[in-house]
Amino acid sequence: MKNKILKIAIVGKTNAGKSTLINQIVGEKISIQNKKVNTTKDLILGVKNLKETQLLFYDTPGSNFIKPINNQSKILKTNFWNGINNSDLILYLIDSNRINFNFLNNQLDILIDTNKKIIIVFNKIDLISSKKLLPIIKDIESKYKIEFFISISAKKNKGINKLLEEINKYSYNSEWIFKKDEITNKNEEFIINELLRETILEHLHKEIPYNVNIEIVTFKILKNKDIKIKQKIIINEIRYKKIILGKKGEMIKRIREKCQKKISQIFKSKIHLYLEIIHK
Ligand SMILES: Nc1nc2c(ncn2[C@@H]2O[C@H](COP(=O)(O)OP(=O)(O)OP(=O)(O)O)[C@@H](O)[C@H]2O)c(=O)[nH]1
Ligand SMILES: [Mg+2]
Repeated sequence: MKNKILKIAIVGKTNAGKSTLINQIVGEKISIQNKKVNTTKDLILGVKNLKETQLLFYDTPGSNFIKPINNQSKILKTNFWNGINNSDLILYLIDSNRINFNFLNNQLDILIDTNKKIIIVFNKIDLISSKKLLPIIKDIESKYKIEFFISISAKKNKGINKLLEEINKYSYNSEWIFKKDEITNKNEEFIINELLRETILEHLHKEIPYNVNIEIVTFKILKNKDIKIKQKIIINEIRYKKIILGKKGEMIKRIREKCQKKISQIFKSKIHLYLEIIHK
């Protein structure tokens, strides 16, 4: 049996469900998800092996900024285009419940120019009737060359196996890039820091989640197999400190407990998490 690979960029508007999809495919949480916009910042790679084929998925930051409409950071944009340039195929993910035609056409105009094969995935199909999609598919088909259309629910894990089966047909002979049990290009530290960022996104609003940097200072496996982790929350404005701490430290306590729980679910060990806020 010959080894095969295929590199796939998951692209789409912020909140379409790209990170939710990659986590479902890989079977582990490698990319954080949230109902707020611009959750994913880095280019995250998830690996799924199907018999002889290694599928490599790039979770890209939301593609809202591929048109120069605002001052989104250069890093997001670079990570987005790196994901596309590295891939053989684009999975363009759409939130079926919130389709904006102008936006979609603008995006497809740009993506078509990359000359990559494009598959359109209607996500969140649990929220609407798939019949509503038929005229939309017809319209897109009349304007663009699309490989195929498929509807799924990333959250409810519906249609994902079928999607994998279909994209597997595009794989080509090549040595695998990752070892059999590797699922991502990101290390444990990255994932732990992202889990804290996700927890902060869940608890705090407005600009704060977007203005903190997180660093891990300690990751130590103790004799009894518990793990001790210390993370720094680095803020650029001192006024954020009060908000993150909350009344009598209630907020940071909640964030710490929730994040500790998430890390322990992933590492399947008891976690002792310590957080420190630092103004730089
Ligand atoms: N109902 C429903 N909700 C979903 C589905 N897939 C994702 N979501 C929700 O949509 C929200 C956004 O999901 P993410 O995976 O963070 O979206 P994203 O495309 O990665 O967003 P960015 O990283 O900001 O570009 C989360 O609240 C998810 O729980 C789905 O199939 N059905
Ligand atoms: Mg994301």
